[in-house]
Amino acid sequence: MSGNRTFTMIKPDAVRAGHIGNILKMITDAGFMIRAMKYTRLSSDKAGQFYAVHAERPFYSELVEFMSSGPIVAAILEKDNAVVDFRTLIGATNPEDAAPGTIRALYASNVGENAVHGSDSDENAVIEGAFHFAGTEVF
Ligand code: DAT
Ligand code: MG
Repeated sequence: MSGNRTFTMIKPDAVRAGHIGNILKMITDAGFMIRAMKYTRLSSDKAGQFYAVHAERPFYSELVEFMSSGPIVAAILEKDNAVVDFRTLIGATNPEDAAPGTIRALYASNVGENAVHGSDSDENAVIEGAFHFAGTEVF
């Protein structure tokens, strides 16, 4: 069944600030099941590949440097309507625009260091999950 899984990362800013536990609690309280999870650090090569779609954007090098600056938590999450519901839970890219109570409103520092990633489509959720996890690591 498509439409029931998404991919997330708790980004280096939120990890450094000690928010892993609070963010995972918000995710599971919202009804998402964790199907895969790891604590890891992206090399700059891997971060560059993950965000290749943004390669022409002016913030790309800053984004790659930030995303490889420290450990992250990567996870595959399952829930009905996972991609859309998770984007609602995390809030807008810029925390100044994020709805009150969303993860980014609570924990993001600014538009570049915004605490969490969430896939933007079912297709990208599959691609991003496979980028980070082997089949044997997904349940
Ligand atoms: P999202 O993470 O909400 O899907 P996006 O895909 O447009 O947002 O951008 C990916 C990441 O790139 C985003 O989480 C943070 C960074 N970014 C986006 N816009 C930016 C900007 N104007 N300045 C700095 N970093 C930005
Ligand atoms: Mg995006």
